[in-house]
Amino acid sequence: MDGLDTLKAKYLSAVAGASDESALEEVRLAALGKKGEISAMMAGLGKMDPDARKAAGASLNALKDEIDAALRARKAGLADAALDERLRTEWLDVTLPGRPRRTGTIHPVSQVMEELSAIFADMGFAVAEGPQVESDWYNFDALNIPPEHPARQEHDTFFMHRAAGDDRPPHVLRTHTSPVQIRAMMDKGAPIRVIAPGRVYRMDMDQTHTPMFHQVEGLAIDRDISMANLKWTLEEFCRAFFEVPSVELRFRASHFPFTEPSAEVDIRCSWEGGQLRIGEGDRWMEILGSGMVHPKVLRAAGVDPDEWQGFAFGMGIDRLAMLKYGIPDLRAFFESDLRWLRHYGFAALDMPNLPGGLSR
Ligand code: 2U9
Repeated sequence: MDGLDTLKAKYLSAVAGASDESALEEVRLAALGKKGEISAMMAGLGKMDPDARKAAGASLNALKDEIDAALRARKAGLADAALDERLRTEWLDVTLPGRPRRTGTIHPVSQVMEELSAIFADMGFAVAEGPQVESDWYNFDALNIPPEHPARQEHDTFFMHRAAGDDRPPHVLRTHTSPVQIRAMMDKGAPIRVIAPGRVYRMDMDQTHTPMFHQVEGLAIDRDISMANLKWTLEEFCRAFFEVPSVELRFRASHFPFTEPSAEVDIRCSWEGGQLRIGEGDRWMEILGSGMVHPKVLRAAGVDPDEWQGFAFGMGIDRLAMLKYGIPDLRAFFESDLRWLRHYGFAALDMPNLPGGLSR
């Protein structure tokens, strides 16, 4: 069968010449595919007489096997060559030094929030959160600030938009985190010990005020909580937060609608050579406000003031961060300047905790 030798030579050289897998597949289809040349000849065997069919069939099968084997061998060869090429081009010099990766840093406000939470958690306070857009009832009425109260004006409130014709009182951006404690009392009742750190908003912008700032407020309600418990808690907090062996606090009588009696709290400090030292010296710096929760506030939150009483306090987190970490300008806090963040930020994996030392 001279014809078969020619076919064999043709396909073996086509296989050898196929430069990639798709060219090889074309050769396979032309020879052995359903409509391929060899397959067509196989189909033609049916018309031959039995002796001729037997001889021709055997030769065709041998040819088919030979081409098939050549195809497989070439396919394996091409795959090896492709792998060799990848290994030649895709390589890494593992002996080169690593590239330093630019990692982010923890913002001083977040760092201080973590520190506060660790200190108060150690004293049995849970962390509570709530919405930043509040109804005027949670932000004002429940805190003994009725609509005509001058404190409503003093809070420089941001009001949310209401649709034309909707004359319900507008929601507000919370002006303090106090509504969080109202919600916590309504949810969990008394006794309760929570702190509420978070963002608050007041329409104010100058050297020492930003329209958004951070507060932490605390609340402890039980059957016989007194100002003495408040004083100890705040002293313990200041000692731990400023990482000094002892602090001295001074309570000055004050007035807030939500506490009675109320006190502003100063801490003993010195300011020598522009350097602030907490716990020593002969100066006083105001750091927070506090008092015994007003009976009307307890009642508004569903807590019976004849059975329960307790203290509350509030302070500015941004200012705490400035004092502890010597950051001079409040407004830079919220400018997202990466150079500032790299300078004042904290390593991402150093979570503050009391045994580890708060800020290391
Ligand atoms: C409830 C009851 C009472 C929270 C309090 C202050 C005093 C206070 C200021 C400190 C600096 C706000 O960030 S600041 O400008 N806060 O002086 N805050 S007592 O009293 C509460 C809170 C919640 C239910």
